[in-house]
Amino acid sequence: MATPSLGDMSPADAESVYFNEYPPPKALPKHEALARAFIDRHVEANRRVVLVTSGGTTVPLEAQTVRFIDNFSAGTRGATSAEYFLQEGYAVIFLHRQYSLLPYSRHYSHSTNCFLDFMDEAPASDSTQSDHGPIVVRDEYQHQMRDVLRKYRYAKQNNLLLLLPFTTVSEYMFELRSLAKLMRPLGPNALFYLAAAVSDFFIPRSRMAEHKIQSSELPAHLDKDSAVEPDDIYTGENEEQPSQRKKLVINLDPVPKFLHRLVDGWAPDGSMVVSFKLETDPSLLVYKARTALQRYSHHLVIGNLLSTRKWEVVFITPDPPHERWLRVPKARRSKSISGVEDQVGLAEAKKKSDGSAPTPE
Ligand code: PAZ
Repeated sequence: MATPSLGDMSPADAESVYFNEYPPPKALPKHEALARAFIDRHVEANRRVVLVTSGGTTVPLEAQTVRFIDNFSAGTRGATSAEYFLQEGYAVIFLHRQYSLLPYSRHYSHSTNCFLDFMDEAPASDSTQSDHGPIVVRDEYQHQMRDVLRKYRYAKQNNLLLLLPFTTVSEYMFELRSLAKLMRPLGPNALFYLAAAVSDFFIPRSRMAEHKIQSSELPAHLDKDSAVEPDDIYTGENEEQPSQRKKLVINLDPVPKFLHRLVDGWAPDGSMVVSFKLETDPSLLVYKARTALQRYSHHLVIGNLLSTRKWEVVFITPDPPHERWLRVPKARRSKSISGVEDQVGLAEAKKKSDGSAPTPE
C-alpha cells in the first residue's frame, strides 16, 4: 500500500511525521535558550513581542548538501518591518535566512552600495603628524547613518532585537514551532509576522540522496547509489552523450502547511497572526490570499506581487472592508529606501497597539 503523503494527513499527523523525519537543527537548543531568556525579559516588562520571519528557505537535494533549491527573497520586507516594529515599542525576534538582510545593517549591505562607499579617509590632524587620518563616514551620509546607528544601538543596548538564522526549510519549521511555543507566556502580547518565503516543495529525508549527486557514470564498484537509487532523483541517461552525462529529474513533495498548527496549536491564545502571500499573476493574488485566510482562520493576509511588492500590498482581513490596498505614492517610490514597509510596518504596529484598522494611502 502506498504511504499517504503529508498533504493527505490531518495537520497534527503531518506534524508528527514531518518532525520525526528530520533531525532538529544543531543550533536549535542554543536558539531556544536565547529566545527563552529574551521572552522572559519582555514578559516581565509587559512588552509586546513580534516574531518576524524573513528571507527564503532552501531545499537541499542531498543530505550532505552540495546543491539546493533557493528562492528570490532578500529579506527586505522582514528586515525593514522589524525596524518599524522596534520603533513602535515591540521587542523583535528576527528569524531570518542566514546572510539575508538584517534590520539597520540592511541600509549599508550588499543590496545597496558596498559599505566602503560610505567611508572616507579624513586628513591627519596636525597633532598626530601622521599620514594615517581616521576613517570617517562621508559627509553626505552622516545624517542618515547617525540616525540608523542610534536606533541600532538603542535596540541592542536594551535587548530588543534577537537575531536567529535558518537556512533550510526544515530548519525554519523547527525554529518556528519552538519559538511559537516559547512565546506562549506572552499571550495577547505576541504577534507573528510571517514574511519569509517558505518553499512549497521539498524532498523528504527518506528519499534524499546521501552524497553529492553524480552527473556522470561511475565504475560499478564506486557507484554506491545505483543499488539504492532514490525514487525522486532520477539520473537517467542523456541522449546526446549516452555514455557520460546523466539527466537529473527531481520529484518534489509538497511541504506541509503548518500555518494551521501555528494558529490552532503552537501560538499563544489571543496572539495575532499575520501571513504574507506572494504571487506573480495579478488575477490570482486576492483569491489566493482570501483562501489562505479562510483556510487558516488567522487575522490578516498581506498579499503582494513579485513585480510591485515594494510599492503596493493588499490587506485581506476577516472583517470589513475585507480587501484594502496600500500604496506608496509614485512620487515617493524612488526616494523611499524601503518602499511599502514604511506603510505596512507602521500600519501593522498601529493596528496591534490601538486596535484600529490600518489606513491605506
Ligand atoms: O524578502 P523580500 O523583501 O525580497 O520579499 C518579501 C516577500 C515577497 C518574500 C514577502 O513579502 C512575502 O510575500 N512572503 C510570503 C511568500 C509566500 O510564501 O507566498
